[in-house]
Amino acid sequence: MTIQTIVVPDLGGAETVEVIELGLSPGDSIEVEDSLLVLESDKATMDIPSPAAGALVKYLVAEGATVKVGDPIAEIEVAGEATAETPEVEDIEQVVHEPAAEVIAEVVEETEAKVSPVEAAASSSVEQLILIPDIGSDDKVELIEISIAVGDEVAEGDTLVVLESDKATMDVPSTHSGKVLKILVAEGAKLGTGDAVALFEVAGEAAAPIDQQSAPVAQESAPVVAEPENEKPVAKAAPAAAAAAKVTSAADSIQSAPGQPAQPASVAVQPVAATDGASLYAGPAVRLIARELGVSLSQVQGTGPRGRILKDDVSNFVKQVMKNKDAPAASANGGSGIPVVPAIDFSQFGKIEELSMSKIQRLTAANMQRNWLNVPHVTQFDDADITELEAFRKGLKAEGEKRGVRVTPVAFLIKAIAAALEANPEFNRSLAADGQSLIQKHYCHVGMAVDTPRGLMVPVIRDVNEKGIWDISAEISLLAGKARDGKLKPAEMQGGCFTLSSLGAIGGNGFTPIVNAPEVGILGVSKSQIKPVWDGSEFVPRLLLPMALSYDHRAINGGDAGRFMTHLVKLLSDIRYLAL
Ligand code: CAO
Repeated sequence: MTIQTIVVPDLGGAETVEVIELGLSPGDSIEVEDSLLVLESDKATMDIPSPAAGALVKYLVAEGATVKVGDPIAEIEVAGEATAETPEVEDIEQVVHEPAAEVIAEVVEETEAKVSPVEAAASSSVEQLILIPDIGSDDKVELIEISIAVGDEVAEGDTLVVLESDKATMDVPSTHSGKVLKILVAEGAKLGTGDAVALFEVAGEAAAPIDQQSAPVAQESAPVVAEPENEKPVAKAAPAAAAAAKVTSAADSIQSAPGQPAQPASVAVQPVAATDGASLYAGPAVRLIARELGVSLSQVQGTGPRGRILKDDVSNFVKQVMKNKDAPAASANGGSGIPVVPAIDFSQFGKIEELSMSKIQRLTAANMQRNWLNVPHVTQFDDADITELEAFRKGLKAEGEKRGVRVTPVAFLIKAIAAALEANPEFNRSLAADGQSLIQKHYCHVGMAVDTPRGLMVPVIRDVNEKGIWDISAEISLLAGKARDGKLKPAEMQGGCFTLSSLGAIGGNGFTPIVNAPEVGILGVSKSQIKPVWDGSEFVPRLLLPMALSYDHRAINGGDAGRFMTHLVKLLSDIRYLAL
């Protein structure tokens, strides 16, 4: 028996990383490639695998520690002598991997060299087959997520699909900018380097026509069968030739998203992925377990650093579900114990068609159900008299045109919400995950529900308390535009303290919004209407804005909500108070 010291391997460019998960206990046996611990840079998390079978003697670092390449991190006891395979720093450095940007640039360059004819197309736009670039392995891996839809405008570097092997989850970036004409793969398909993913329309200068580009691909691949755009894509695209060139010096690397470090094959990379404002943040091993158990990670509360989902979180979730399975419906938590809506064959009643839900729609559905089941909602209603506010807003039109900023009532609502949050800090709190304390926030970020063709998105306007109406208006346009174009970055959907959902431009007298947990309050605003209001001596026409405030009754009392709403009504009815 020999004691072997494990050191931090090449980090593909990252100088230092944090130890975020020590998954084993001293004495635990390990197999080759089993995850010893998890490191995290600002871009990726990495499972560090064991180079040999044996048992963990001890960790040499603690969770939260910052380490760099070559630092000793663990000791394992292995049978026989420590071998040359031990990942000493020198050995690992022999397979040093190029930074992702270089790797990707080389892949793209070589791919283009292979697929582009000498004469680039002269037309203004051409069709371009988009292939999987080198993924550092000849193996086929499973496609677990399609991140684009027909009609999307995709920028070079945007995520096309997510692939998952038993070691890593990989975001596959697009090698071209363009519009998605067709998706050639389906979730569950096995894909590898060079396989066709989609057909893009791209600017003509940079790309070659599809018939020329795909020629070498077609020789070794089944024909890409055209299908109607509105049909669910199926895994028809057979493996294409390995058109994407190998990056020889990074042959073992797993390519990550642009700007992220390439990692050794034995280091599993999971980019910090966020999907709906609530990020699904988990390493590949956790994702694998979740998939094996059929657990949707969007339902699991992460207890690791920065909300990372750990193996224990998944197993605790499963335990909780099993515990609640036989409990009476009244004890339902997170959806279990609730009688299931029966599956019905609707075709027996008439013609039907099955429409697949977008990723955003599925995540929204899961979040809504989670929030509806977990949060005891109360909704309070009131009308704000915005007669003067609207007169003032309309008076800003000419200046707005000069500044190129459109001011809608939503900007005043967001500003008023920030002032009401400052005056009523109960609404700027979240319940701690264990339900035993409240987190008071001393920042003021307000989320805004945006209706998009792909589903509901909630970008967040930051530090609203420090901004004026012009800046807020400009941000509303910018973020709502990005949301509609599918261009929001995960960080732009995170950190909200409170959400505004305005259906004012659409219509309706009122609705009861669902709290966007872990926030504790949400304001739903409907269409303003002129109504007769008694002023003490006569009815006068006033413009009234119907508002509904839903809140989490675990964190907020009715009195708090009454005060918040009354304050909001006062601010909107006389916006001079906003200046105080
Ligand atoms: N009453 C009457 N008119 C209103 C209004 C209200 N409460 N709110 C906005 N309007 C008017 C605006 O003033 C604008 O008219 P003018 O150009 O004449 O001034 C018009 O409606 C269109 O506004 P808009 O929708 O372009 O911009 P906005 O700032 O009002 O809204 C946004 C931005 C992103 C909130 C909105 O576009 C949106 O997506 N709303 C839907 C939110 C949603 O889906 N909520 C449900 C979520 S599920 O709980």
